[in-house]
Amino acid sequence: MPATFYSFRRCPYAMRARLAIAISQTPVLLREILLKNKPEEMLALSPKGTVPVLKLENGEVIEESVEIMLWALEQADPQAWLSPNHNKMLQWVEENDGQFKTALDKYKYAVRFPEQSPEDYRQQGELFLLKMERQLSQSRYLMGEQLSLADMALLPFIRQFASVDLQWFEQAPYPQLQAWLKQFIDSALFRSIMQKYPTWLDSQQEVSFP
Ligand SMILES: N[C@@H](CCC(=O)N[C@@H](CS)C(=O)NCC(=O)O)C(=O)O
Repeated sequence: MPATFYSFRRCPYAMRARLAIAISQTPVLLREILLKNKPEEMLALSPKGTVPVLKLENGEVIEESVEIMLWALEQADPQAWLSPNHNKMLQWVEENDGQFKTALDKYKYAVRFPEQSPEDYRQQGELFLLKMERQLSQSRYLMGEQLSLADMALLPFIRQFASVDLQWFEQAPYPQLQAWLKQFIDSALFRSIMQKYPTWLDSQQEVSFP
């Protein structure tokens, strides 16, 4: 029996997990969920109630997206996404999931955070965009000339930040970041992980993924 994988199509954390599972070609059974109606089966495995969640054949549960990426790439890493500089790679993820994600949420849902303006929240997020832009001016990808887990873990979030106000993003002074994002959005890999599946609770159908 392959592992069971709870996912939600539009969640950037679930996207990064699907990217790693897809590139590693590790078969899992995907259960598409809705955040507003989470399956009891998932909550029983992982009471914190976030996606993605992976239940391995041996019963072990992995409930953090980066851990799922690492698990998948340990099964197979055909494009060498696991950079030799493991710590630096995970530092990018930590920074993304911390300060940047906080700014992203406030920018995206600015009406819920009236203390500051959307532009203020955007500027807070731009500190990270600038750091990435600097790195991408020095090397093709975040960890060097080779695409890695760091790029793939961050791309779904930068895509979300860009799409809050695409017009603004496209004229903002981040040419390397824009090219890096475009290459990802245009890729067959990204298209493949954005395929639509019926909700598992409704259909009771899990699908083989990738
Ligand atoms: N640290 C977790 C975060 C996962 C997360 O927050 N996922 C969101 C969806 S994008 C979620 O499930 N939120 C719970 C909810 O909205 O009820 C991870 O990396 O997997």
